[in-house]
Amino acid sequence: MTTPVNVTVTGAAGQIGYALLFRIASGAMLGPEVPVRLRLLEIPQAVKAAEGTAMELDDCAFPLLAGIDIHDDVAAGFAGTNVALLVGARPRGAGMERADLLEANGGIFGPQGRAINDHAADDVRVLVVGNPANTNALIAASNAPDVPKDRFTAMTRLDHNRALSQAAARAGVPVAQVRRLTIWGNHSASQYPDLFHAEVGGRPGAELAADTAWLTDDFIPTVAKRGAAIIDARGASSAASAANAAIDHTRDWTLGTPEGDWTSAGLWSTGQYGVPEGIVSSFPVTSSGGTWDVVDGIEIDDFSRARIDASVAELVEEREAVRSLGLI
Ligand code: NAX
Repeated sequence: MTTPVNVTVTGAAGQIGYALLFRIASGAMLGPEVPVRLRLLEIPQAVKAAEGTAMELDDCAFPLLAGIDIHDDVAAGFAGTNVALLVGARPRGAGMERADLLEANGGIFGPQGRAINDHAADDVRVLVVGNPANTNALIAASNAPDVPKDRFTAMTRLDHNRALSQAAARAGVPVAQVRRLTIWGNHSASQYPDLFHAEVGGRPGAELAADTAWLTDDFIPTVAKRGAAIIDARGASSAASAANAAIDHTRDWTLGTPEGDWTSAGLWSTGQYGVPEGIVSSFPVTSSGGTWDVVDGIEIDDFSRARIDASVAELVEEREAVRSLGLI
């Protein structure tokens, strides 16, 4: 048997964790030949619940599951880890201002970044799911000076998948016939789902986007506010779809994106498309050999430019806020 890949999942006892761990253990994330050792990292109060999840994982008798460890200590939780899925975060409580939220999450993602820096495997790849995901990824990456910045990513794949589904429904084609869509900017209501360079049912996405009323009053807000709509309908936030997106992101990062297509991921900007360096923004990306590359050469018209700039401005504000709090 090949050496197991160490996968750390934080917030393992939460609802996304519950939807995610079984799929990782089944081989859906790293492939049907790759054994995994799971590290569940939780806060002390949730360790017992994580133990319950671990019991259920045992009861699945997954052939690829080489072991499960449960930790409430960050150093141990990231020791030797190859893939870190940072799901656990501090939600916005009643009366909490944005600065309070960023500070509370800085208290989680700063120490996690340092622990990854000091204890993870050299090839570690990090996906931040916990919100505010882009800025939490920025905090973690900034606290891990020895880890290349391109190993820290933020999840916008759920937004991407939501956009694929909405575009397919509008065009009346199977979702598999929608390609090269892009989510730009922040995983927040300011994100910009870009149809202009997509292909939908073999036709240019720009044809769908030409219906400006549908694009601006329906498609963009439906994708950007889908999380709130799910909470409204389900009485709980997206969990299985978020877990699925984390699987998709990590699988594509590890195994590559399909030829002729691209996806979306939050990456440390090096200045592509006028996005300032040193923020974690969503871009159109391909992956091969375990590395994400931003797709280049996409022409951005004024409509898209204004929306990308607005979302990026929000990320820059978040960066200034965490900087002034001394978190980066
Ligand atoms: P839950 O509240 O069900 O679970 C969170 C878990 O994290 C809890 O078990 C908690 O004990 C644990 N936790 C808290 N602090 C921790 C720490 N310092 N170390 C380890 N574990 C810690 O939330 P869930 O629904 O699972 O959502 C998790 C995060 O994903 C939230 O921040 C949520 O906002 C975010 N989401 C991000 C999405 C994205 O697309 N990027 C979409 C889905 C989701 O909204």
